[in-house]
Amino acid sequence: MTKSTVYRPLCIEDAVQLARNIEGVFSPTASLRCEEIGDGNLNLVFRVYEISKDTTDSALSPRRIIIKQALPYAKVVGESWPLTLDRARIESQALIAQGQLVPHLVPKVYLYNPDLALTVMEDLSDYTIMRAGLMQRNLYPLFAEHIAEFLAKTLFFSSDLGLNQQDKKRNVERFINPELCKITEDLIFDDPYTASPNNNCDAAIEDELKKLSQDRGLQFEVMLLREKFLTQAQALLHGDLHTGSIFITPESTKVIDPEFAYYGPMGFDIGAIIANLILNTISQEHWSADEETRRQYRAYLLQMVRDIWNQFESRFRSLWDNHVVDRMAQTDGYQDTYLTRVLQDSVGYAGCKMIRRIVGLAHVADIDSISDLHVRERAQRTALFIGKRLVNMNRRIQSIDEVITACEHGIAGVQA
Ligand code: SR1
Ligand code: MG
Repeated sequence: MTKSTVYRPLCIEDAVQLARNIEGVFSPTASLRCEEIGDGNLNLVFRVYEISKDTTDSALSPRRIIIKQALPYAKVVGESWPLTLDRARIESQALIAQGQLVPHLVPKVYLYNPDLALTVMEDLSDYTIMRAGLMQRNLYPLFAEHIAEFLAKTLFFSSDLGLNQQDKKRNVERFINPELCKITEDLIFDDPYTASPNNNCDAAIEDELKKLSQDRGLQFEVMLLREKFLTQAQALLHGDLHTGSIFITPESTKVIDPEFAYYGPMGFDIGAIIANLILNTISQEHWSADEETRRQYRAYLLQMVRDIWNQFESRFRSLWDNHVVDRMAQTDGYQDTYLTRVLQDSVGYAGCKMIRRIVGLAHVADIDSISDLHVRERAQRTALFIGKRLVNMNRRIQSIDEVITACEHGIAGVQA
């Protein structure tokens, strides 16, 4: 049995010491280097790697690990925003659960230490964070296939369709995640529609924030989506599946960071991916050097959105046909209705996520790092226009093509 340790945030030396003590990773005499590389909103992330006479480059080191430690507060705001350390347990258990279904699509977990609220996992420093890759207009030909597989398997096999209903309820209990869900409930489904001090809206578009707070029709749709987020324990979600939660190469995809995992509506995860791809599509006004490059990359990203939904749907249907555990789910017409509802939810949540990334607390680098203020303002207004459109149309959507058309019109219209 391991001796229990009192929680403290690690420093670089602690991380090296901890890494040395993990059996079977580093030899006792290895020269280790450690960097704190966390650039997210919540945690400390240490990369520890062995250096040799041939290389000091972490990506080339054959032995390297990541130590991810939860802080007892939200790093993005500071100690005034306390946050549960239990999210480290949720994250490690979610990674393990996903690893059983799609081992090639998540990092390996080596160790979880509840006292220090940390998870030790595979280092992916030879991968790129997808958001950064898209800002450089990289091509990821296998991404749609990979993420469709991730979504279809993790969502299907954690739901009442693919899991015995008693086991599923025990899982719901294990993944109760009230504090992280509260962040989502506030930041996505509340703050953008009111004068919240959490909001972070550029002065140039304050008129848009005011319009959001006055738009009763939009707020009604957001409320319905919020209600589902609060009440529908449909499947075990990743819970924060944006392009900063994905490590990628042209050949391989790894989904990281499921600390927001909980049982919620499937469309919330699918919508997160769609929203972030659309935000990058809009931001190409800046990232693409010329008109033709921009046109091509935008078409590429929107095709990716289409492929993700279509491949998700076909995989999900096939899992249903071959592995469904609920006899009643074979009722005529139920599969079609179920998938239409998941599509509609995905579109609604995509819209909500686009809006929150423009006026809410946490933004996206794709748009925020646009240096030309006029271009940035145009991108923000376009994102809000499309985001609102997706929210408003979500309950009528019948096909992913309607989403692509809405994006094309939004980009052409606002920027004409
Ligand atoms: C206070 S945390 C802000 C945001 O960062 C995470 O990545 C989630 O998206 C959360 O809403
Ligand atoms: Mg995260």
